[in-house]
Amino acid sequence: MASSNMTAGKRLTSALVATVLSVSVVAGVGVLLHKLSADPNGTLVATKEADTITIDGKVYPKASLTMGVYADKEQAAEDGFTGMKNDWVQYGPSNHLILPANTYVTMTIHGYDGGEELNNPYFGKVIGTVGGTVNIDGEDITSLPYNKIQHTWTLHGIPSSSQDPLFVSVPLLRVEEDDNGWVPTKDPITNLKGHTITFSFLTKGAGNYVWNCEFPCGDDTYAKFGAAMSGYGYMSGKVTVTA
Ligand SMILES: [Cu+2]
Repeated sequence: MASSNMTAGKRLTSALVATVLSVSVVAGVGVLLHKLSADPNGTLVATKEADTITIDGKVYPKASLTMGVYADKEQAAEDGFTGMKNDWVQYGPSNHLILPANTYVTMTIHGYDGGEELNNPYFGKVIGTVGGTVNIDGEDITSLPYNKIQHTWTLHGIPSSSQDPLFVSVPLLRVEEDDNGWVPTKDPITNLKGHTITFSFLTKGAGNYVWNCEFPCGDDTYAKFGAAMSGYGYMSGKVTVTA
């Protein structure tokens, strides 16, 4: 009692003010999370295929989907994707992928961006794909050097969730640049403007996952983790595995 000279009434008032403040902070965070989780460009549903594949004696149905990753809005528009507001590096055409459970999923990413250097060489490795490889312009590889990468596509679970674990990470080969701009690639599928990157992985049970780029490709606000890296939908998104 001696440590405080507040009256009981003042103590009650300040307790109420603190409670109201913390409730409004929680409400604000809730609104923010809801806004972050809205899908700016709808969902991208994997296409189920007619045939199956047998891996280690088990038969899996097959599904596939295609995405692109772009240096800016102009490159995205050339590939028919105009969904994002800011002129940042971006994935398209959607950032919320819907995949069937217990399926062999083949993902193709057309990558049109250049790159700098990874700050963690770990993400130069291919992790979690069938065969441990990614096919880039027709060639199977297991890793890329830290200075040859434009972005990564990294799929993982949410901490503390009880669903099946799923972890896939693929480095995407960069497009080179010189004094004249983009150097043509050897990939006719992208009209020599990018790389065609294909990999497959097995989904398990239904669940909610996230994907993001582990390449620090944002602006300098937070050591390259600003802008595109912190704005939802550019270098990150959701993956829903449905039963
Ligand atoms: Cu990135």
